[in-house]
Amino acid sequence: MRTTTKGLERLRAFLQERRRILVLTHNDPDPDALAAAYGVSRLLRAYRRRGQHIVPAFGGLLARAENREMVRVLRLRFRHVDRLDLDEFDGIVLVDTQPGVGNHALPEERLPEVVIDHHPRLRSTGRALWADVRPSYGATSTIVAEYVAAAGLPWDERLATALFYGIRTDTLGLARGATEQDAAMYLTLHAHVNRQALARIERAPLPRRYFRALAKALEQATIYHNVVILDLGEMDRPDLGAEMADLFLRLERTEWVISLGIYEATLIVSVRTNTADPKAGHLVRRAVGRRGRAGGHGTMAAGRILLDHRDPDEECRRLRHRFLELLGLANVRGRPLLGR
Ligand SMILES: [Mn+2]
Repeated sequence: MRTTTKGLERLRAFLQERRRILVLTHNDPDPDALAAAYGVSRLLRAYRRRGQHIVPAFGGLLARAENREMVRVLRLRFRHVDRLDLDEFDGIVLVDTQPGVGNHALPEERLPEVVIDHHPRLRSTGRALWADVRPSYGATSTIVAEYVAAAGLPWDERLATALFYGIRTDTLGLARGATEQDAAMYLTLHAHVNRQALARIERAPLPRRYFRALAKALEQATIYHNVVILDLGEMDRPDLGAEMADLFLRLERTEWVISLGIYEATLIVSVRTNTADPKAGHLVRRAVGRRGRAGGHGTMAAGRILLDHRDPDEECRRLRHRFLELLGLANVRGRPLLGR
């Protein structure tokens, strides 16, 4: 709590000297990223003076049906970073990611002044004016909600529902990597949630292309003991692999799902696990190595390899083999999920 009080002071001091502030989250944002960025924007707006602008933004795609519905139902007004000129901002708050991660739209040389995140702390983050990084937390939304509470702002339904859903998805309803703080905030927010809105978001209408992608994933899913590998080929959106990996982790006796897919000449890897001692981030970093970028938590992680002129099929094969090797399954023959 002391960090939060101090953070709130720092945030207000930072706001004092700026005119246009960008609140940026990572590319292809998930509900935690959206909620946390929205929460920070609301917080800054509560303190802003005349002539100050607070602009929440993300890069990449808002693709997953639930996330689109969240933005629509809760009327979260985000800008796309491609349509903004970064030079017009004299202050940047980076949310649910950090400067050196490479999954957001900030160029390397543009350091954000404020960083609020729950991923493992990176060295470059220390150069921000204020960095509040709490890797033990299950969601950045929890940290932001603590700021809102410390500021004494009233909970309205949009803000409470967004932050609640952010914590809910990042921690699987407090079942995954949640701390006492996540649980406490989840319960506080629950009292203010708009339940109809939440139900609409969680049961968002799914487009036909979702079912087409699902059919393809089912067709080629391969089981190696307790590991499922999905080779999705060309994907029509970058976060499809993560969504499919979440789903396939529910296959009985499955402890790991690794999805590989291509989006805009980039090989995107998503890893999910439910093992007791989860090291998904570690695994994906080792598998991807210097060929690309990778990171994540214990139970969920991701990586990207720019294909340049490399053959996508060959690169997928190589990576699949590397994962199996790291998981001690190099000599196991895969069986198709739908085979007998
Ligand atoms: Mn998060």
